[in-house]
Amino acid sequence: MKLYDMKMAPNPRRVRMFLAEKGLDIPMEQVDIQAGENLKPDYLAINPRGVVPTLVLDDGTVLDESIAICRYVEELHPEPNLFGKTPLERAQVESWQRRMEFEGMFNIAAAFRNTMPAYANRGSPGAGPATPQIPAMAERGLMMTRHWMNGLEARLSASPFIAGDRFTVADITAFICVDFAKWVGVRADDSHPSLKAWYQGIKARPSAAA
Ligand SMILES: N[C@@H](CCC(=O)N[C@@H](CS)C(=O)NCC(=O)O)C(=O)O
Repeated sequence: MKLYDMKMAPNPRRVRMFLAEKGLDIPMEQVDIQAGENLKPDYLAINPRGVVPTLVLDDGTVLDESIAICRYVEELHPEPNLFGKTPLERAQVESWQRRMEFEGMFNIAAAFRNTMPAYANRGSPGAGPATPQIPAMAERGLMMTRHWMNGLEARLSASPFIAGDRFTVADITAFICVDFAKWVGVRADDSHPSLKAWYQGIKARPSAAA
């Protein structure tokens, strides 16, 4: 199998970190999104959506959603478990992982894509119609990113990890979102002591550098 990746981009980083937690090393190819390589015919022939990550299996099957890729890897390599062991834990991990995507990633991306000059007319990621940047979306994204970060503080003051008492895929998404938020100027500060302590703990894991 082969992973199409971009080192700087948050979604492929989720997959790299997940693979590192599993102790797996698979071939990767870099796709420069900022330069528009993901929108060129060669890449669109692999993934018509024009997004990364894309995992291409040995038989040519394509998986192009970060969490779907992670779930596939979890099925093949169940340990260490990152999606939950019991029905209840799986539901809790699912819930928190989705919240990190919809309340974190989605809003940070809105702030990022609607302001960065490199993405003028690329307000939406991947192949599709040219989408002009909309300043109001950036403003709302920023407001909701701050709200999400305050919610993380509340969660982590009551729980050692995002989904409960151990590290899971929800921590991977949250950690990468906290780093992504810096790109739009939103950082943990003195009002986020639990978030900061959790962040340092996750950053110390070798997978954080993947
Ligand atoms: N829901 C998708 C999102 C994929 C996505 O939006 N990836 C970004 C990089 S983080 C991308 O490929 N952007 C392409 C572009 O900006 O044109 C996933 O989790 O895999």
